[in-house]
Amino acid sequence: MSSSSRQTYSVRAKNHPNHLVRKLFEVAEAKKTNVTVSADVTTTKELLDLADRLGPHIAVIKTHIDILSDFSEETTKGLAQLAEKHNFLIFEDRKFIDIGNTVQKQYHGGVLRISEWAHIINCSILPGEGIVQALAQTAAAEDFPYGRERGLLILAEMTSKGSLATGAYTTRSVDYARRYKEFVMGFVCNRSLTDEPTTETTKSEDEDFVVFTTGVNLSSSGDKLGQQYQTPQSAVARGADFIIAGRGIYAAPDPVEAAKQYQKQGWEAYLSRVGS
Ligand code: 5BU
Repeated sequence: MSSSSRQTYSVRAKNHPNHLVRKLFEVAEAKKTNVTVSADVTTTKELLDLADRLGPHIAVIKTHIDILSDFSEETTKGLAQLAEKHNFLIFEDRKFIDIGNTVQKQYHGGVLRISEWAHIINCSILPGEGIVQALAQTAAAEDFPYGRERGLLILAEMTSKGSLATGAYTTRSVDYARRYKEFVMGFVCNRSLTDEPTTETTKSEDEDFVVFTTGVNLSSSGDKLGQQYQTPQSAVARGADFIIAGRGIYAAPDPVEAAKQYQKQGWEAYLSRVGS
């Protein structure tokens, strides 16, 4: 567990150099929630309905925008309006994984125009350091219109059975995060990583990467396709700052009630971790 994991979101918000991370912690503190809902529905109507109903209980909505059957500008405009209305951030779980030149085009422009509406994106470092460098470069360009309102999470580990995102892959994720920390907010992973035995970089005193943990579910231990679940309590105890739940919330008989339950459990686990 890193030392920052023991600090409150407000303390971390105050001290953090990254504007979007500060905003994220402020949202969590203001709404008393560390829940990210993974809204893996397949129509714009379902997505916007869900975002509006769950909005008060979440800090972040995570999308897979390419699974929508009717994606259009209405989708992203609607999402952006709801993000304003309910004060949450939008995380597109696109998992960029290609050479730098390609991911720049996939991120900024293209049919999905991800940079226009997603505050947070993520990438795998399988292609090497260039992917992080390329995305960071796009966001730092003088003509990039969204400036400090955008950030990247490195996909350092996965929850699926037999995941190969382990060992050197994971430690390199930490190295690259440190090298591009103006744009890299943290990781999608299953535990705190900042004390990993890295080979190329060393931890700075004030290092504070955000940990998003997927695979959170209160009533199931997995699915038939290799997904592996843990509870909000165990995720937060291992270092998750934000817990990501999909089917546990949107496929529950009452998604709003479910979101409230994850909010309560995630928040209590956080309070107990920071000792208040
Ligand atoms: P679920 O319904 O809570 O199982 O959905 C999990 C979501 O998180 C889904 O959108 C996945 O694509 C995403 N995910 C994951 O499950 N495991 C991972 O390691 C990563 C993302 Br990275």
